Amino acid sequence: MLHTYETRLCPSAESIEVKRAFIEKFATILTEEFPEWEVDIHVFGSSVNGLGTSRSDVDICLTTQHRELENVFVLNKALRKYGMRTYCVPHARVPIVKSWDPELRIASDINVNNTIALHNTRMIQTFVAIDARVRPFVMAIKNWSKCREINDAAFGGTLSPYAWVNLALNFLQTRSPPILPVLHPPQPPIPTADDDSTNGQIDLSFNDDIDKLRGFGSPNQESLGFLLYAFFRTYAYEFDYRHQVVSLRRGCLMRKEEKHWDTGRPSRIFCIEEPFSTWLNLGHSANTVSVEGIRDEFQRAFRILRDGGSYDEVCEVY
Ligand code: 3AT
Ligand code: MG
Repeated sequence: MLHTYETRLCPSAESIEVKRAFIEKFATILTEEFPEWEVDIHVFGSSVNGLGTSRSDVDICLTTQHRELENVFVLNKALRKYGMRTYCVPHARVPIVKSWDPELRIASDINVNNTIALHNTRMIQTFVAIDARVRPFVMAIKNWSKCREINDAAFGGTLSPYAWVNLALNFLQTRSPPILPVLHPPQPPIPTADDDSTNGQIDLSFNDDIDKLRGFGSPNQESLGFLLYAFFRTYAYEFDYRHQVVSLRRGCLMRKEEKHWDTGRPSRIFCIEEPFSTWLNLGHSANTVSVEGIRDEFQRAFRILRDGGSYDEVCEVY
């Protein structure tokens, strides 16, 4: 059942072509607007990590020595000259330009010199390559969270698609036997309390030897359908929101005290550790009420599957 979904959600040849055409157009704009500057374009996120759909946006990171471009209004102005509809989010942790190309009908988020996402994108690519169940499983969860409108951190106060991906991958690490391994080396020291603003040392290394890792999950024979059912059950009834932290980096559920995240801040209700910037909580966008709503969705999805309902019903949009 879920494999059919994977095929349906797969990006169409046409959408892949549109993305390619957009990148080409974008490169031309950069060359025309900043002819003296060397600027490299890196595509990251779901366009390249194996978890994209035809509707996914294009996430772009520009790298350049010309730090003037880090002022997102500079890029914003340049893109507008070429008919792109744009707006800036300058005060975000990672400042971005959001653009919509009315000609190619494609959205993109562009940042300058923030390369951390390139590493976590490669990490996700590695996880996806390890076991054939990873891609359909994570896509099923991403699709469900989108249909049920619980995948918008910025405006909806729920969780970002990236947070959902972390949750899904960690779930596969914590099956018995595990379907996914731990890719990161043993932990760096736990940052101290109230460290949200610390620019902690980031260890970018992880095991990406796909040839050796492939097949890791084969001792576990759980089906996709069962995994989805177990995922909903876990987050509906078993996960201890009050005390636990989802850690993809460690491949386990940690205790909030271990990370000094037990301070009762509203942004620490649902704790999902960013695997590289371990002081960041990917669940910070969801407050108590929002987490109640998300739990309600887990419970609803679990009940539908338990009572013999289909994945279509789980994703129903009214
Ligand atoms: P869609 O398919 O576009 O819905 P996505 O997988 O591209 O989902 P996002 O749009 O949420 O996911 O994010 C794009 C990438 O940006 C994913 C990840 O490489 C990076 N990213 C997002 N949020 C964070 C974060 N808080 N810290 C580090 N990297 C992040
Ligand atoms: Mg994206």
